[in-house]
Amino acid sequence: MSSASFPLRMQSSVVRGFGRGSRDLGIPTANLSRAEIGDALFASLSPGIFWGFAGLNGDVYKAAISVGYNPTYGNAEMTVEPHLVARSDDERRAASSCGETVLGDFYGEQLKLSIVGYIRPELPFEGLDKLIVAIKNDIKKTEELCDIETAIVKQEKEWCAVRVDKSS
Ligand code: ADP
Ligand code: RBF
Ligand code: MG
Repeated sequence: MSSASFPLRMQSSVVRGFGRGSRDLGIPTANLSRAEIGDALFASLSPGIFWGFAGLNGDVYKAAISVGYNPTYGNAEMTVEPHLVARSDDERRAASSCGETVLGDFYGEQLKLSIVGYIRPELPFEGLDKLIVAIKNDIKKTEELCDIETAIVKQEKEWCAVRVDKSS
């Protein structure tokens, strides 16, 4: 069970998963490392779909975040995987097979992630088409929620904009 409260901040290098986000769905997700998130924080996470922000080399993106076991696939291990959403005026915003963001390869880079709020439980879908529709709806909600300029939204965007100090 989780006793975590939002916002929840973490940072990790971007690791490899099964490659399904890009290949099966057209929705790449940057998988974080459990070891780098830290055992205590990882253990406090409960599965679900969340919204928040991600920081990559000082650039801030809206993030639609999956935490859990991807029940459509039935993974054995829990993953934390944000999909980074480019701005609507960025040509990368509609670059994937289903019209979502493709930024290029950033495996190994340091990613900051702030989980700001909950959207829904993760669900087993019958077929990838239904999973894609659900995730596209999560991305739309994420974009709307991230545009509401609350104090927490401003604060978390500012935190994500500060580059990771690799010495710490
Ligand atoms: P994996 O299973 O290895 O995580 P994915 O198919 O989910 O593979 O692709 C994730 C990788 O794609 C990321 O690690 C990153 O290098 C790249 N990538 C490109 N665009 C995005 C994006 N918009 N959000 C997240 N990752 C992206
Ligand atoms: N996987 C599921 O099995 N069920 C879900 O409800 C689900 N929702 C997701 C929502 C978002 C916003 C994202 C980014 C991913 C979601 N996934 C879900 C995870 C998806 O299966 C996973 O990212 C791919 O399999 C690639 O690892
Ligand atoms: Mg992924």
